[in-house]
Amino acid sequence: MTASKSKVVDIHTHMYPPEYISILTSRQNIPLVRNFGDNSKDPRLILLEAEVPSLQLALQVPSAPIPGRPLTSHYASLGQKIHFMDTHKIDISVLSLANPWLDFLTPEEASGPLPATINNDFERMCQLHPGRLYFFATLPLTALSTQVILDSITSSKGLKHCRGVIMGTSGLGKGLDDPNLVPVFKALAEAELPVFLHPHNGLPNSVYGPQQKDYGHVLPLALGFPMETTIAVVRMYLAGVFDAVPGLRMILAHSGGTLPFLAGRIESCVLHDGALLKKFKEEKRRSVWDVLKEQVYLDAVVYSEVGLKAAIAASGEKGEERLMFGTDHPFFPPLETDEQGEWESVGLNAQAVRKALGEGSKEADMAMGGNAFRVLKLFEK
Ligand code: 5CU
Repeated sequence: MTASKSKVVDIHTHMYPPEYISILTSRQNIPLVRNFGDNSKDPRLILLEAEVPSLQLALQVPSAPIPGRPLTSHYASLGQKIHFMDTHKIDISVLSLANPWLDFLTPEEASGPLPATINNDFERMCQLHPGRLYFFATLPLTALSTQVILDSITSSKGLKHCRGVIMGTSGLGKGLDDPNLVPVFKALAEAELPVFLHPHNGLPNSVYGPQQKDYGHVLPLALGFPMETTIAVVRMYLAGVFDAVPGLRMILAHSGGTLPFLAGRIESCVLHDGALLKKFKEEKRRSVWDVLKEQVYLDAVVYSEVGLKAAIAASGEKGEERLMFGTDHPFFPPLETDEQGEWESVGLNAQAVRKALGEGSKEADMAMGGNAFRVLKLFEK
């Protein structure tokens, strides 16, 4: 099967199935869904640590600004997802549960039926639209034992439309450089399920300073998210995870955070640290650049050709073959135009691809869908 030239594929597009929303609605701590009376039409979805101060204020002071984001039908409705795809001429979407996935479940909950229910829900949605929908499964990373996670990988692999897993940066609770996570990465590599790595925790609120309430979501989302991804992947690199699991494939959200821009600096810091350099030489470790062009793909959700050009350049001589278009739907809806129409955020990402790779070029076509189609095998088997 060859890549279909004209297909547009969105690999960064989230949903919360209704079952997941009802869990969020029953919770007292983030992530949660809350109604704030007449002040807001839709219930509010509060996800991030950075939103906790505004949540607390709103619970105490009814006139305070409402926290979080409106939980519109875009988050849970499959019909709405298909409408969004049709409006933006997206042929195929690779759906994923949005952050924070199942990472907040107790070990008992994560070891129960819920994770399979959610993954089966995604499979069911895909089956309703053959050829248009695939998905990244979610792993029960807080489960009572690693075996539960390994079993979940096996059952996800058995779902017809599963093409990988989505994962945050927490791993088993100690990050992605945790040696105990290596068996999970090995199982994913063996199952040929790439990891779509996506941030959630950002940076500690303290780095945003005392005026942060005046800055909206800009610092946590524009900076915290990408830095979180960058740090997680560099920790994996420094721990030798990529060398230990050469079959592991990672797709990094938001064009790898700041990794393309900082790879040279990371490499230089290794070269100028005597102990690390010795260890890397003894273990014949590959450079960050090698890992980027051999094991990493980057999404194109960076909203500007400047960042996108860095992402392409950092991904090796054939960097344009490692880029995959995404929208981040249902996040970043338009504020000044109809949500049922075209979204500015989608237009910016598509425009960045055109500007970075050339309008109508073969390379732009690959980034808009050809690469995802090829790498993720987006055809009915
Ligand atoms: O707006 C946000 O907070 C988010 C989020 O939580 N996750 C995501 O993928 N995009 C935006």
